[in-house]
Amino acid sequence: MTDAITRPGRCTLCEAMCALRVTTSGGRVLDIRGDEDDPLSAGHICPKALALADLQEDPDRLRSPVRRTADGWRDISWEEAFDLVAAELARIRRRHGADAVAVYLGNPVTHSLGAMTHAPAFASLLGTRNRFSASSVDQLPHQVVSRLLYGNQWLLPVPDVDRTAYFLVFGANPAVSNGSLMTAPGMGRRIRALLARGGKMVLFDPRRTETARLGAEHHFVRPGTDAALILGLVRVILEEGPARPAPYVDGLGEVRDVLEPFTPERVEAATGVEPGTVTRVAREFAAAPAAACYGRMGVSTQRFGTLCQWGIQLLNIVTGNLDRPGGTMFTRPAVDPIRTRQIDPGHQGRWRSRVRGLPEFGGELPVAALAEEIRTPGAGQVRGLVTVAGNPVLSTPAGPALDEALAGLDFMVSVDFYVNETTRHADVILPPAAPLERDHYDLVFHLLAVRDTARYVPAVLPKPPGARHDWEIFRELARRYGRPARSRAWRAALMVRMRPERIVDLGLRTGPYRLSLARLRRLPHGADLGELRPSLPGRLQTPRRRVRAAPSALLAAAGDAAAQLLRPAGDAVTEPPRPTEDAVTEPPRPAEAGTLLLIGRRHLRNNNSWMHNSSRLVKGRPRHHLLMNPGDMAARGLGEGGLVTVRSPAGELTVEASATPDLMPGTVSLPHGYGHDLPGVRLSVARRVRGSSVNALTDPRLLDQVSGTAVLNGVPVTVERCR
Ligand SMILES: Nc1nc2c(c(=O)[nH]1)N[C@H]1C(S)=C(S)[C@@H](COP(=O)(O)OP(=O)(O)OC[C@H]3O[C@@H](n4cnc5c(=O)[nH]c(N)nc54)[C@H](O)[C@@H]3O)O[C@H]1N2
Ligand SMILES: Nc1nc2c(c(=O)[nH]1)N[C@H]1C(S)=C(S)[C@@H](COP(=O)(O)OP(=O)(O)OC[C@H]3O[C@@H](n4cnc5c(=O)[nH]c(N)nc54)[C@H](O)[C@@H]3O)O[C@H]1N2
Ligand code: SF4
Ligand SMILES: [Mo]
Repeated sequence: MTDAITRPGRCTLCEAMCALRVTTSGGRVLDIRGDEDDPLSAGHICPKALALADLQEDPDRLRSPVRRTADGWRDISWEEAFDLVAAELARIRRRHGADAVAVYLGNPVTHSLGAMTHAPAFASLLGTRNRFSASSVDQLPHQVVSRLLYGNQWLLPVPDVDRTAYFLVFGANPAVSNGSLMTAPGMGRRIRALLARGGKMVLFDPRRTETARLGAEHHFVRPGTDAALILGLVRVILEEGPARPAPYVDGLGEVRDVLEPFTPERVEAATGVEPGTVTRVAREFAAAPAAACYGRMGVSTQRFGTLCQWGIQLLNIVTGNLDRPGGTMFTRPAVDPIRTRQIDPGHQGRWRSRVRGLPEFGGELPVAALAEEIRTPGAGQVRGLVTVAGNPVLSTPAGPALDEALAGLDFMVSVDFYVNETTRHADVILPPAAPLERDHYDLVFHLLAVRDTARYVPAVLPKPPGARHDWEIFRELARRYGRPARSRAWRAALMVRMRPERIVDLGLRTGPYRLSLARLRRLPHGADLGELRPSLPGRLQTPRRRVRAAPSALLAAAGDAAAQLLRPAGDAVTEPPRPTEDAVTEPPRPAEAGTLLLIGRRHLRNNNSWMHNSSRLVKGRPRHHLLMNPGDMAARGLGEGGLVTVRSPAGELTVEASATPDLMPGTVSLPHGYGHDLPGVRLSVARRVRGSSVNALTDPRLLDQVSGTAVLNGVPVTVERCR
């Protein structure tokens, strides 16, 4: 085609932020490729990048606001929609107070520049304490630990994968996820390069994963017990050396005391990992010329998630690998809201949730408490809800209970371009323009990347006439909603009035490289700002720029973990987690014989709950099966592909089971983000995708006690043949 034109683009579907070359003609996408000249992604893309074209063309994607009526969805004008939403939210606030309007921010907020600059600001203007997000089903433990140890919740050390000699990983599957809190496009290539230069990767995961198959030394670990293992590794190193912490680290004496019970033998009883393996891995890690320890979803969203993340930091700290090349380091991003203290360093317990008394962290309550806050009558009950780029009905514990709760709201508005399992309950849906139609600068993932780069990517396609960007939607809502309800929201009030590119420009100008938007616009492949460099203790935000290795909350939690996880050596049975609070669902049934531990799973061509409407991504073998160890299937008389009923104290579902020796005995695995076949969902392709929502089984009462993060891995379930 003669009028075809190729422009730089950016994939915003996952944290890898791969750079693209997008060819379009007449407003249609002809081709999407990786940009080989990008200093970070060097041409890498995965199959999801092409699905950006499907998203662009998808007839189910909403292009104008819709209102739910008795006879279905009706298109309404933006003016009518904005007026209606602002009036309804204001009405609830007037009658019931600001806390009666809750807000939920989903994961793609972090992937849209305009949602990132404007959605949290709008949420602040709502003045509600009922603020929720996907963080509490994701990375909250990392934030809690970074706040306690380093003084800011966003000071997250990134593994220097390209220079490390020893990569120790717990509960992450970067070969599939492409890395998380570690923006490193092409993780497969990077891991193979590590092995080729004589380095080593050691992986602990209850499933022998795609990452394990890249050549890592893989060990099974019993789900939900990693805290014992990781703290046991720290104990070996503190005991035997060589421990070589930096001079700005405090508290290792207290750490050593509290880790006393975590002997290799007792670790084995809890985790199933042999004592010899524990001591060997600890010694190897300590002796390696440069080593990096890292853990993600599998160890964040489990019962001792915060302790796991603490232990991981301790391993890097005690071996001197924090802040050294090949270890873990902090980025030096071109827009650095941490350095300029424009983002909240974090706080905990300033208020508590109304029903269960759970503490806030950084201004947010655990999303596991959302349904009960809607369903429990009384002063402060949630009656209105704003959801932004999220699908909590599929992505948060006891999704079906939340689904029911949403139906009882007085008013709900969703900023989203699909009528999905969650937004089908909205009274009004406000759809933003599509990802390829907007300018992009990654405010979040440059903070977490294995190399410092900066790139501003103008929209590939023009925004259709009348369409609104995420930020324009929030700006309009803020304008009509009226005065901020709490006075401290002045910064948010200012922010929603600015354009995202102005915010980026200001950030670049005040950033460490004194860049500007104008300069970045002249660099089609962005600015390469180089490898990560040591920056401690200068970058710490603790009072005297010290690493606080032994915060009292974590010492106490380690005591609890020792009591709950560690058994005398020889007793191989660890009790599955039991819910401690009873607020939402029925009281838990006692642990039945034959309990299995449920873990999650991601696939390369899935993207949380929301890209199943792309035919290109959903074709091929179904991926929704319950994976089981062959022995566990035989013990229950289950056949390959047969339907099984999976039950937990929170709920049940039916799904096909499939045998694989890659799964640790006693463990079963289901991916999240399935279960689209609900009334009213307008996803014509996704609705045909089989599979049930794993979050019918996860239990909102099961939380990591320190952070309030939901336990999504290591959930006790029973499995039997479906009758
Ligand atoms: N293709 C694809 N990529 C994605 C996403 C996607 O949906 N699809 N989602 C993106 C998002 S939002 C995120 S947060 C990241 C997540 O990125 P990752 O954390 O790398 O991805 P997961 O697949 O969740 O990996 C978790 C691993 O933990 C293991 N695990 C489960 N329970 C335990 C346990 O108790 N102990 C240990 N040691 N391991 C355990 C699981 O078997 C799994 O291999 O991925 C991002 N990238
Ligand atoms: N059991 C279990 N549950 C899990 C997980 C797990 O591993 N196991 N993983 C958890 C994790 S890590 C995460 S991050 C969450 C994700 O959970 P959520 O953030 O709640 O859900 P998503 O599936 O990311 O839904 C994204 C929604 O955003 C919309 N959207 C996409 N792009 C945009 C945009 O640019 N603007 C706007 N306004 N909307 C947009 C999509 O249409 C879709 O409706 O799920 C969590 N839930
Ligand atoms: S790894 Fe795939 S989904 Fe993630 S940014 Fe790159 S192309 Fe997009
Ligand atoms: Mo996530």
